[in-house]
Amino acid sequence: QTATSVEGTGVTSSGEEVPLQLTEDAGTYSMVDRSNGDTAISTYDGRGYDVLQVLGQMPASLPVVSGPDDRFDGEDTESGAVDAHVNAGHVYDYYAALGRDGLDGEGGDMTSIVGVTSNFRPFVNAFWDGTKMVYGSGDSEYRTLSADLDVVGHEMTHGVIEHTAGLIYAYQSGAMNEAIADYFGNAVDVDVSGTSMDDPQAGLLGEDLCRTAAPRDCALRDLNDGRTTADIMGATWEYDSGGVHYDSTIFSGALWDIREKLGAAKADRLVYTALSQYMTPTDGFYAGREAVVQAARDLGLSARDRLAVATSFAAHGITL
Ligand code: ASN
Ligand code: ZN
Repeated sequence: QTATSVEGTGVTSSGEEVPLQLTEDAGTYSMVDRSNGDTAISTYDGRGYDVLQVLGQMPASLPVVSGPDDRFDGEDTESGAVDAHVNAGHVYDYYAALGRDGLDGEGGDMTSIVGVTSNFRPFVNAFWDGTKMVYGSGDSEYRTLSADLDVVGHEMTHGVIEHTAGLIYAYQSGAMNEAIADYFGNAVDVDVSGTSMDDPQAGLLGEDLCRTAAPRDCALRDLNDGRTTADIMGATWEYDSGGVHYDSTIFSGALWDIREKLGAAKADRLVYTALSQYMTPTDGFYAGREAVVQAARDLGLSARDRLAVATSFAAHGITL
């Protein structure tokens, strides 16, 4: 008896029925997706576990999400397992289209843990811990954190960044790390959901997590918030690693403007080339602009497109 790949069905947090890539072994169906070459995409049930118990390690007792048949709904929807599993597959496909084989670029596995708590209380956050994605439980205001593809794309992009530019997670290089995670997180979400770049909600991150509040009021960030280098926080290290989640929209705002002007395919190729070929660990906003400008030259973008790149950065105060 050997394990085989099967396609089952999952119900997402939004109530949609979607195909789910599973592994079946002796009548047990598990959230292990082996349909992408070497990469195994696995989803674990972290409910009852605390952030500190899963950080940088996999507790031996942590169960991979599994069941007696190929349909996952009910508590596997509530926990965020269905969304984490399906969304990780979308992010794999998105990067594959850019020529990248997984987060490490070498077909390494992708692991998600859903439903964890912090201090054993509801946890409204998610993170990449250096090897895997960890999603919080959510609370009465926010759904389980894997329920929005832009959040999943954000966390997984931290893995891509770690294996490419390696932007140091503090101050401006950290804000660029955050900006690129937001850019690709929103990009994959907008593409898969078919949202227009003109839709004001396209630039919101985490808007699908809102249980009752209006998306604009509870979204985690808005790439169209119009912030510029004049608004830089200059926060201390103790505070949000030097303000990485505040100053990020200065850079991500410029990148999102570029996506609006150049279109998705060209802009994504441009930002990915800048990230994987030209950015270096200590880059700040100006070096980041230079990296994008270099990539634009590299890719042979037209003078008109390169002017659009320049005006997008300038509109956010990132001038040469
Ligand atoms: N959700 C946050 C992030 O991925 C968690 C953190 O502060 N690292 O940026
Ligand atoms: Zn982040």
